[in-house]
Amino acid sequence: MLKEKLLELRQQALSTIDSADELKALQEAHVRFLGKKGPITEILKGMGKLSKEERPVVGQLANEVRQLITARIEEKRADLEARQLEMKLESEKIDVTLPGRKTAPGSHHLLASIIREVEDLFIGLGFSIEEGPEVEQDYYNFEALNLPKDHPARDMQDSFYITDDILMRTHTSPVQARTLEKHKGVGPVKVICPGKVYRRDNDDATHSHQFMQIEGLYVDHKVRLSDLKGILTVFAKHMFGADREIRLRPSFFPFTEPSVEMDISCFRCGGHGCNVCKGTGWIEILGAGMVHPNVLRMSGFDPGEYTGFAFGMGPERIAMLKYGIEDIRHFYTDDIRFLKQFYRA
Ligand code: 2NL
Repeated sequence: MLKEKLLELRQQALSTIDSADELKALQEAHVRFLGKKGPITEILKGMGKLSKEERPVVGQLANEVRQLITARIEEKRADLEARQLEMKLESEKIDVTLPGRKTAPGSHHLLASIIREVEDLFIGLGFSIEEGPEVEQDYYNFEALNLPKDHPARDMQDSFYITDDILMRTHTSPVQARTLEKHKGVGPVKVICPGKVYRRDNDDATHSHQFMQIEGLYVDHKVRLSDLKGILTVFAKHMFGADREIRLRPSFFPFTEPSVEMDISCFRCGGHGCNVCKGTGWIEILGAGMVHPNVLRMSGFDPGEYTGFAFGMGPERIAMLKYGIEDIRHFYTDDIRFLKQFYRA
């Protein structure tokens, strides 16, 4: 009876072990057949109840079956472990000969490139770079620039107000007013002020509520309009080609007197007339003038002792002219297809 039971157990155990396809199933088979409460242990425990003749026969067979099952489990375990390792190696295989992923090198935004180009030129001419707050006091943005509270020219620079007296700056001129104030009436002052400015405007192809500006200021003894002309000529040739000519037309700004607009001879047609210059041969580039005596006085400079010139330009306009860009919004919408075209500007 027990002998048959043992032979049957052996058969069951071996086929269970053979069909185990993972280590967990093998562990379960071990517990089931060889565990403390397993059938073979039970049989060995019950040996005392057997007759003298049966005891050695059953005992020997039970031990043989146990050894056989143990051996088969170990064999299978080694086999499964080897298979598992093989699968792991296969799935984690790295082909070190594959080419690496390329990272595209970054580059400056076109506006940053233009601003740097202008900065570099003026640093070479003895100017230094000044920056200031974008959230500005009414005093520096308007008042100190000869734009008192009810001045009609304020309407052209409607802005975003934080309070009655604090606003997003509408130009970078307040940086220059602050710089003049810091010098406490003693020249020379030679600065370039680039940065973001804000206007209350509806965005379209040529307007943006946020844009960039570069302003320049030179205050010293005996600075004249001819000095402005000379500096602007150097600037025009540097940015738009050595054969550029400039012309100044009368204009108005509250902070300069006299005020001028500067045109350059068309870099596309050389002045004959084309669609870039709209047939006129000239392209408007920037506004400038001699610093208004009121501005000098309010910032602590004696207009009897000091004179100066100032100018302001929009780097977006310069970039649009130079590269034929038709919509100002391209600068701010970060379409990589647009930006990529100027990676070495
Ligand atoms: C333009 C014209 C201009 C200035 C900016 C200025 C600054 C001080 C004193 C006097 Cl502190 N003037 N700045 C002067 C003339 C023109 O900008 O069309 N900008 C885009």
